[in-house]
Amino acid sequence: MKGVRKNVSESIESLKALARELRKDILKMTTEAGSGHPSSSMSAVEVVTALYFGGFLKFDGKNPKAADRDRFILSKGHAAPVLYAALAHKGVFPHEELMTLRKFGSRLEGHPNMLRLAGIEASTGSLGQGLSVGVGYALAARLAKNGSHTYVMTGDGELGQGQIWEAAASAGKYQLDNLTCIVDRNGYQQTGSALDVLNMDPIDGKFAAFGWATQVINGNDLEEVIDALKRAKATKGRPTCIVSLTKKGFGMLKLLSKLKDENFHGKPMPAKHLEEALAEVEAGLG
Ligand SMILES: Cc1ncc(C[n+]2csc(CCOP(=O)(O)OP(=O)(O)O)c2C)c(N)n1
Ligand SMILES: [Mg+2]
Repeated sequence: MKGVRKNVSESIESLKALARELRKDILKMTTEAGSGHPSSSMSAVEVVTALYFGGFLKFDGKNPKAADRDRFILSKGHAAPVLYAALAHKGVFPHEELMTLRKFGSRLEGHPNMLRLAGIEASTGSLGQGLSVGVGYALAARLAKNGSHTYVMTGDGELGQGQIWEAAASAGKYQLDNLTCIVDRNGYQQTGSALDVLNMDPIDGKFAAFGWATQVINGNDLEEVIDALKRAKATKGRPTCIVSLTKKGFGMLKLLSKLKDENFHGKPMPAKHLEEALAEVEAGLG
């Protein structure tokens, strides 16, 4: 039993190391591109790491179109760098291709394009649409009886899009227990505090009203994320919403506070601060 425990904690440590690698990839590729959304990507790293590498998403990077695969839809498509980093580490494309982000002709467009790159399950970027696509995948999987589970990540600002709530209502109606929505509740959207722009609290209460099981977790704590995904997978008869409380730019919070920009929305780290940001990520302080 002792040995098993050790293995579990060892694998958590290797997942945490991988999360640091994803954060460094995100920073490097957006600085190289000179544009993009590193802070929106970094808040989501633990969830994406747990899904792709923690044994949840049935997804083979060498066979990304397998009919019975699980699906992850990044509805907050501007956080594409975190998805690209995960797909590169899954072997979908060569790791060095990350540095082509947003360059002319690159498959790694500023927002995910399912027509350009295998492993992208929905073209997103126009906020509010991904959960509807997820409902469609979940219904199709039920018909196909193939056991596929669909995971969707939305932003907290994104919840202001009305289409989210049409999707939430239909997922509740059809009792889609093969659908999990993770809301990356990082507290900010484009122009400022998500609460100030359009207060959608209580997020869990709204999903619950549509018949969803809900959880509220610290989404930058890998162990909590893993436990929440386990509970979601085990929930029967209704979809699950995980409200993932995170920090925008998690991994480089000290630097963001020094720069007096906690939101840091849609900005690459200037090259002169890149080494400092990477060092903070490596130190793993949050
Ligand atoms: C339909 C639509 N309206 C506006 C935008 C512009 N936009 C891009 S990111 C963003 C903020 C999103 O905030 P949130 O969902 O909280 O994501 P975060 O960056 O905080 O992870 C907005 C308004 C968009 N992409 N799509
Ligand atoms: Mg947000």
